[in-house]
Amino acid sequence: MKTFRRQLLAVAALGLTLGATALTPALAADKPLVLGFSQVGAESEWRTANTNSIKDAAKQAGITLKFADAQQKQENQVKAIRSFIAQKVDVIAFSPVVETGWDTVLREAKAANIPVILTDRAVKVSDPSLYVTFIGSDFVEEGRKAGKWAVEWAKKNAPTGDVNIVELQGTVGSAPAIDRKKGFEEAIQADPRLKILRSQSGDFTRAKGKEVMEAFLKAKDKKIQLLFAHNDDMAIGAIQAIEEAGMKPVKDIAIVSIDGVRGAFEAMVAGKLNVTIECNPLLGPQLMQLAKDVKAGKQLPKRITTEEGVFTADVAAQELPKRKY
Ligand code: GYE
Repeated sequence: MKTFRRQLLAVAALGLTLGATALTPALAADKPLVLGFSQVGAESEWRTANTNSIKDAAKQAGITLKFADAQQKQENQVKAIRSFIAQKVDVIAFSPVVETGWDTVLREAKAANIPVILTDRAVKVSDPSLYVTFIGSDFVEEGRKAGKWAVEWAKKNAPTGDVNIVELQGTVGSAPAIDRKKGFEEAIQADPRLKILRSQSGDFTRAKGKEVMEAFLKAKDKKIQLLFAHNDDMAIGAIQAIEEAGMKPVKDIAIVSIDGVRGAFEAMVAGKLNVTIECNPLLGPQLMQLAKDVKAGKQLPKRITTEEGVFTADVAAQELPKRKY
């Protein structure tokens, strides 16, 4: 009798499990999660890789993605977020072009009960509960890695006298520009001979990087020994400016930049760039998982960092075929 009851119970339990498994995908298929994503723009190779990663991962995860390109303008991002709120999306994610000025719109999202995930770049807000989590790189650490490389370079290649550096900054007010500058300045303090002669924004683009480097070169008051570019695209623009001015990148001016995109590896293989500090743009799969977790009510850590390396010219040829962006 006992065994019979147990068997009955087991059958009932199996029925429940089967029923439940049959039900979950059906429900999920009926109502896919809707994610509104406001992207910075298409300013760099990094950004293109990031956008592709997000679009591909959404498809893979069965998430309906509403994607808006802000063309590097904060007002466009605010508009996009408001439109996501009006459309009642399940989750909003965005990569904030600058750090400040988000309080109002994020309060609107909170009032509408829509969770917000920060992707790639951080914000400065008065109330941290205005976003659930932030996934992205440690930009200060990237700046430090670039600075440490510059100190080592100077030790070997300019053992005496001042080492004149020019800096191409990213978008004014953006987290990566602020943090990379900070980390670099901190690391070069290890050798007081290293001096930042000039520093200006090239807005993370090749065209602007080239333009600002041209201006740096025209000043001609002191010899520039090293360029620190906050991203590879600006470095690639600057390489053009250096060559057009009749000089040789790497030989006449050492160059360190950040991102680790394919273009940087190609430049290193061609002997035109010394080193790139990796910044991983492939955040899509993790972002989709976070969106699902948030929707499911899971507790998430406030900060999720990505792991990254440093690649010098001597390993570029061997690494290039392995690069995914
Ligand atoms: O380094 C740059 C892009 O926010 C980390 O933005 C990103 C930066 C990246 O335009 O190339």
